[in-house]
Amino acid sequence: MRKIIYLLFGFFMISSHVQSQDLGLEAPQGFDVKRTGITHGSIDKVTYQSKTVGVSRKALVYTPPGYSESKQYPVLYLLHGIGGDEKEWLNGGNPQVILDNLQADKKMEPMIVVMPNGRAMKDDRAIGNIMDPEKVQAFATFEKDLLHDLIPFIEKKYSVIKDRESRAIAGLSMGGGQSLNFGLGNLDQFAWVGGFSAAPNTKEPEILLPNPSEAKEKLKLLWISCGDADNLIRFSERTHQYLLKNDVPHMYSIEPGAHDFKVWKNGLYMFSSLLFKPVDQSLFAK
Ligand code: FER
Repeated sequence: MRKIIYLLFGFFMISSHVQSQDLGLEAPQGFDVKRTGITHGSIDKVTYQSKTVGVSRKALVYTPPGYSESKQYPVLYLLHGIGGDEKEWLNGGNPQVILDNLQADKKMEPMIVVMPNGRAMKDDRAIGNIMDPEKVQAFATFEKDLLHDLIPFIEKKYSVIKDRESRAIAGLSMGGGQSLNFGLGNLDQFAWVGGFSAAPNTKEPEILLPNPSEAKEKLKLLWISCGDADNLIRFSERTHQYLLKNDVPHMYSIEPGAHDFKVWKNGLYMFSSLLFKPVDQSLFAK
């Protein structure tokens, strides 16, 4: 009996290794180290009027190196976790370094990356009890703010391609759950969806994706990743199992790591390098 458990454990270790590494789902060394001698993107601080919340709200916007009004860009909306705000990715993950390096190596389509505050309430600061039900609810309310306030603002202010195939959403933890909920719930708006270490706010699979064949037809890429030592892994796993059962193509990467920026930075690297171009289907979970 013990032998079988070890065998199963061994098989699990090998298969999770295969899922994340041998399929090339791991960023190369140095992907997050700032380089000199390359061109860099810029980070803008913007403020938009939210009809949803009734106040003006902040977001950060990365424009790629060489951003020009004479071109039009696709957009990735990149969401933070329960203890964060619009600055969490910047403070913890240096996304601008990852994105600049990817672009210098010609591994990424030039894109705009918007980092909003996903806690859609009047006082949206990450202070006090971050688990307060009112604050958790505000992460769900952000769906309306995103669709009706933020996206129209971004598409007016920046030179943006305004169709679903040029719009992506991804996030870490609570933001991963939001990305799966809002992305899969609005397939007319998003063709590229990524959840890194998605939190318990991720809807149950049958509610998240009641019509798998529609998702199969409309999604360009669905990416789900999580650290193998993350206590929240079951939310990624149950989504993955449902997608497998219902034959919805997706990438599933279980990586060495916990609930931390090592996993989220890898997710950003992989997801953004795959965006807005033909996808190598051999990387999909079988
Ligand atoms: C929970 C555990 C973790 C939860 C949310 C989280 C809403 C989110 C974690 C994160 O964003 O890092 O029970 O409930």
